[in-house]
Amino acid sequence: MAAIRSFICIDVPGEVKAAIERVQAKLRRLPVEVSWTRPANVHLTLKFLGEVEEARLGRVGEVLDAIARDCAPFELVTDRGGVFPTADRPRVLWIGVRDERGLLRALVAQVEDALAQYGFARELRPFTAHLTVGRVRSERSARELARLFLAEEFPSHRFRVTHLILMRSDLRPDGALYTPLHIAPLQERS
Ligand code: 2AM
Repeated sequence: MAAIRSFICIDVPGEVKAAIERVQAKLRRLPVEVSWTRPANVHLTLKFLGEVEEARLGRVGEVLDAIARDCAPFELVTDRGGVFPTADRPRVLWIGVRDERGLLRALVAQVEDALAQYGFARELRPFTAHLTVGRVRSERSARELARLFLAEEFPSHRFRVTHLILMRSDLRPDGALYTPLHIAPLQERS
């Protein structure tokens, strides 16, 4: 049976994607090999699932529906840029996301707990809410790139989380192709 690379995420509004595109345009001038996230592909990952047997994905969709039924839409705010793992050897450039009421963290914990019951491995790394802007592919000038990226004044955007998305990811030479497999609208039961 086929396995599908997939992850659970939330979408961000067009103005956040446009702001990320503007930062990317500035940094593209540097002589660093970076795989820039296509603005349309920018998302906030709640959980990376990896290769999942197609037959198990229906269950993941049901889990998301059950969680979303008990979760009202909530707000997040874009924050400053950051890098993984360090500014001296940057691999991933990202924009942070502020979770003022801790609702995102609670949602991620719920997703982890629910999926663990169906045999999905728990994420061992601490959750860092972020939007990946680019992945650094070469070491040359990478420190300079990180310095400039971290010095950028990224606008603070408040946005509403309204859906959980189960996304399929097909890795292509020209970048990942993302296809939503299931969308669960947040809707606190009255
Ligand atoms: P990233 O943006 O920090 O790289 C699809 O690959 C999404 O799943 C990305 O947002 C990616 O986060 C996230 N992800 C988490 N763990 C991953 C892993 N081990 N391999 C690939 N992607 C991972």
